[in-house]
Amino acid sequence: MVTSVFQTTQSHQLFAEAQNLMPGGVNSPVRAFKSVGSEPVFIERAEGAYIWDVDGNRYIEYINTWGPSIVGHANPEVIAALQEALPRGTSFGAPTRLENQMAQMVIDAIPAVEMVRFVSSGTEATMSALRLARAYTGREMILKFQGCYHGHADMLLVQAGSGVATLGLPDSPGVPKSTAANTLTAPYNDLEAVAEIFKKYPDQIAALIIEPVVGNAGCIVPNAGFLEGLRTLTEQYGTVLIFDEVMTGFRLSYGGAQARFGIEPDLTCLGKIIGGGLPVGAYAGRRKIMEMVAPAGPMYQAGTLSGNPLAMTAGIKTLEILKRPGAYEKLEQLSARLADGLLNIAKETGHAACGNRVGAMFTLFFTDGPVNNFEDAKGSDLGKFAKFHRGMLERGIYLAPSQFEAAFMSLAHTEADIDATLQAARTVLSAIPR
Ligand code: KE4
Repeated sequence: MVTSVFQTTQSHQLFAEAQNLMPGGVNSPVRAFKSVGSEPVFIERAEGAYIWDVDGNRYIEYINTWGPSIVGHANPEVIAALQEALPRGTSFGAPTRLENQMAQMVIDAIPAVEMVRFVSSGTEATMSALRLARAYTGREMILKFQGCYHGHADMLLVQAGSGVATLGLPDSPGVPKSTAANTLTAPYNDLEAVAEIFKKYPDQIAALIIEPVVGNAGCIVPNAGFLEGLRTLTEQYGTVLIFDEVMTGFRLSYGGAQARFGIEPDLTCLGKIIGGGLPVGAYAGRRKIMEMVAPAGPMYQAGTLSGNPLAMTAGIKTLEILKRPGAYEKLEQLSARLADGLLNIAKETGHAACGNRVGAMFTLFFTDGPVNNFEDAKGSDLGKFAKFHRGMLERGIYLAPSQFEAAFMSLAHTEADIDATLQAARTVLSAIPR
């Protein structure tokens, strides 16, 4: 059988051109494959669990465009809904019944949510939620966790994860010292450190924002009692508890991470899945807090494309599909098959490895582990991860190009896809020096 030699000639040419047109040749840093010492492949199209690059290579992909395509790329029902909506126009800058419908779906899905404001990105969602928490409390400081990434608003680019961690940009230039000074950070899973911070600033912290399951340092799972402890401390000190569920919302369950862990935050940030692949974000929560948002209240936030009818259309259809019986059971079964399989193969081929998974998001770390916080994650063998990533790419498996990202499963993946992925992993890991 003639096996086609993996070649990326056209991607290479397009990347050379792109680097002359856009900073780093990309419109979001992690896409540049810099941290895995490689070049990105340019994508021609995607369908279900697969993407094709411009050189005709097909990949089984586990990025889900960083989360949104949980029902599969170009899902026929989502495409049909968009095709039906398109002739009515793409944006009105005025209210639509679609926003009512989507807001009701979010409120019905998430018990802690009584009111919603849609925006156009996760960054807008977290930035606005923090402004709201400051307005509601009259306080200025915020507390985040090392390795957690909440988008690129100035106040959040302090010991962030994802692309910031990937590119070793601990604190991005351009963020005023005065802004960073109001952002406190603590190690994830360290409740004592959080308690100490609250003792030091008992009436100054407006909000504590957290990824309830971290995806942006690789996947990191909250220890038993950690989230409950944060809920108790934030209630004790009058601080707004914000769950950033931009990644976990509607991925870890139909009610997000908060439903899985039985914790009710004061505010919830959403994005990704609720737009079905179109630009979206949302911040949501208790009515008494949300009614401070203009024009109901004095806290200002606005957006030209907020609640965009096409994003609402794709989001509504995506949530309808996720709500069907068996959806999360299938995601759980496929994710466990892959995550457990990868970990077993890594160990069978002699590599130090540990795995973290909650539902349909998981990460294989090249370290003995455990990985309970960002420091642990940074102790992984990043060079080995880069070799693994490259080897898998050449064998038609498309993984996140950074150890500090999560892998995502979709409803479009099959057991055959998982088994093909595991077979490629065994070949690649057998060839990588221990
Ligand atoms: P956006 O502004 O990229 O829509 O959302 C920011 C954001 C907020 N909160 C969480 C928990 C997130 O994961 C994100 C964005 N996630 C990254 C992936 N790690 C997006 C990919 C990228 O930056 O290109």
